[in-house]
Amino acid sequence: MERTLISELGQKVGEVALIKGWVSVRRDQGKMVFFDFRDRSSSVQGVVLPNSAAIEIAKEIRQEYVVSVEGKVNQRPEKNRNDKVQNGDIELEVLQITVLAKAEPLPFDMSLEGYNLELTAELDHRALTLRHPRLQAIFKIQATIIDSFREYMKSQDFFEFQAPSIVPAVAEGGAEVFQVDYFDKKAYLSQSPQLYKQIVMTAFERVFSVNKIFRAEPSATTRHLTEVVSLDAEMGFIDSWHDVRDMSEATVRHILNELGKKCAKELELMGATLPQMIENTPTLSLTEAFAKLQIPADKDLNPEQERKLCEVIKEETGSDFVYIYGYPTRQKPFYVYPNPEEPEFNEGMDLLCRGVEWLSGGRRINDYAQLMEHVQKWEMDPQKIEMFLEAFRYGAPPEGGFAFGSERMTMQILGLKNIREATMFPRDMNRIDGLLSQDTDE
Ligand code: AMO
Repeated sequence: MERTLISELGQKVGEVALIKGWVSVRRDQGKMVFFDFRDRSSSVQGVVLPNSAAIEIAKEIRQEYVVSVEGKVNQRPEKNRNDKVQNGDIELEVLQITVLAKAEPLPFDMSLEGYNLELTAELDHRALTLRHPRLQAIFKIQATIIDSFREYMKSQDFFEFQAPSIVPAVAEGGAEVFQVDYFDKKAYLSQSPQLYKQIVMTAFERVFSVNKIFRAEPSATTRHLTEVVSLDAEMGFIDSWHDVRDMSEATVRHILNELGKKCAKELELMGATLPQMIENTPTLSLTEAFAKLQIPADKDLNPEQERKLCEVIKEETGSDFVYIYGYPTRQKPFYVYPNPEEPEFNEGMDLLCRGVEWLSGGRRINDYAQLMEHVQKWEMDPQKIEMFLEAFRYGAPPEGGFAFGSERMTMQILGLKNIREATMFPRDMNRIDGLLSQDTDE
């Protein structure tokens, strides 16, 4: 008999079907045994009646056994229906069970209601906790964010390219970078595909990439990882940084719409509501942001100020998002375009959502002479970025771009307290799957 996915059992009422999956729950009621079976598509209740040939084996099966089950799909009696769960109107009358793999007793409660692990234990046991519906919901939402980013970029004629992870120079500033021994040379793990996306832009005009970036973040905060999935875009022939802002705003709008359409069930399970994006997202210069907070202007907003600003904006406009632009030029990387009227401030921007930065971007310098001026002022070695400079020496249009961190987006959309919850296998200064402090030097 061919396998039927559990989500399709509803179409087979009255028939015998074969399902394959895991045992989420077993309830032994003496004469009868009840199961919840799950596969990648859904879950369903199974019942083994006293006279079933499967009753003996049913009593030996535990949670997380992998089984193949033949059973008759029955409509549940009216009084036993449960509209709140999937397949709440049907049940599988088990005729035969084959054990495909056994499972040892679970080290903790994995039921929907009983699951209650500290974050450290949850991460230590990722191999098991990933089976929990709550965690599956988090990563389905993240996958949808990444898919929707890709989808929207392609719909706007952006070309996808693969950025390298091993690079010869630091794009975003020196401190937070992992150095690697590259044969007998020094190299780095890429902090950002920034210079590469700009190079590729000069050939393909509109480009994007979905790739890992690495930051040697020396502190263990709730919003920083050392390995991030970065959603990057770069576009030529802009009239001003507003074009970049607008493209990033339209991208977020698309992602939120897709989440609403494709992940309603997951959002409900997580008790999450999508952030509100109003028609025109409030956009403030950094100076205006400090004025709104009624505090003296500084180089950047700190996390507490970002949180406060988002609260004020939410109250005033209903928007969960706010753009900040116009950062002090010397505080940011060399490639960011200085405002021609006020060159000490740049045309870089950040997008904050619910108190946390989701995105950075803005206009870049495309004029070769101006770029070389910045390379000197920033005391960079032009030889190390020669490939980048070559692209701009030979004609590059006015341009800009942006990058989102997919984990930050997932975290803020779901209201998670720690970015590690929004990362399947998080890396930070204390963890590479196992806790580093538990490692022995071999
Ligand atoms: P930036 O350094 O601001 O900009 O990074 C862009 C976005 O990536 C995410 N992010 C992180 N998320 C978790 N942990 C980290 N350590 C971390 N670092 C960054 C954030 C952030 O907004 N080249 C520019 C982008 C551009 O201008 O196009 C850049 O890298 O969500």
